[in-house]
Amino acid sequence: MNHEMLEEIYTNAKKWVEEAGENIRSKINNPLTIDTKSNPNDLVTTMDKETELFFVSKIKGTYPNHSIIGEEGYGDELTNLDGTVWIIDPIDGTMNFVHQKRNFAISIGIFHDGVGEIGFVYDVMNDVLYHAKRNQGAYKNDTKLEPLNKEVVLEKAIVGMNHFWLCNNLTVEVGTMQKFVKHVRGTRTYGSAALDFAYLAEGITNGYLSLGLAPWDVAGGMVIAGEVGVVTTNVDGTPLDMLNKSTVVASNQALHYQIIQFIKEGRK
Ligand code: 2AM
Ligand code: CA
Ligand code: CA
Ligand code: CA
Repeated sequence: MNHEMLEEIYTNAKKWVEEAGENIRSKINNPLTIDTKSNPNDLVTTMDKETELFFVSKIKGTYPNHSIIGEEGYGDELTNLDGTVWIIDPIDGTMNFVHQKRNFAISIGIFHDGVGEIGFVYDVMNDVLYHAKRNQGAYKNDTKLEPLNKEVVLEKAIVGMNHFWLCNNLTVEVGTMQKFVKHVRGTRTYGSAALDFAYLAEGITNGYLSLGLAPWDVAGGMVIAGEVGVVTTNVDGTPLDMLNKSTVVASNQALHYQIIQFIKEGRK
């Protein structure tokens, strides 16, 4: 993608993200219609759908040849990442949105021929926008984020993860993960994968683990965090498949290796 095109897409995307965030804030106390998806705790609201539809209409109206992958299904059914693909989570952290009216984000990753070019994670209620263009660094609002080049050992790491790692699952030994949570300095559960990536990029956490994330959960945050040195892979260290669900391990290079090794030792 040429430089002018990338800049234009970035400028439009930023404007739409801010507009969508403003809309959500203005309606935050309005009554919500809440439905469930895969299970009773998997929530979706009219605001998730309204926000995704807003992006889809803006993108299709401006860039009819771009493709869209969106959580709520208003995008396209894609079998590859050819061309320019917007990967959108209109509200990441819907449970937080419903119960807390905060701690949720709009997440957008813009990929070109499979490469993440632009990322946005917008912490809507705090009006904090994390954003990045590939090879141009990552920003929190207007402040450039520092590269994560300090050595961190697992014993002094704060790791974003949730309790599902400690429940029986098909991916890892629960015993290994019990050792893991005792081995690290601390764990945090924020309830928004996009914000977890933003906090990693900011350096206020050191690692992030999730058992099952979809492309829209990671696309924006991965581009942003990647700019400061965060490596994002499956739990076995293989690259993510941006068309399907993945387990996710993200952290700077040195710690990433330590996490993968720790889990591998007790891996089923
Ligand atoms: P969501 O709020 O957009 O659904 C914590 O729940 C994180 O995991 C959030 O980023 C959430 O995204 C994501 N997630 C992915 N699949 C989920 C599911 N089935 N139920 C709840 N959260 C899910
Ligand atoms: Ca959801
Ligand atoms: Ca999500
Ligand atoms: Ca969502």
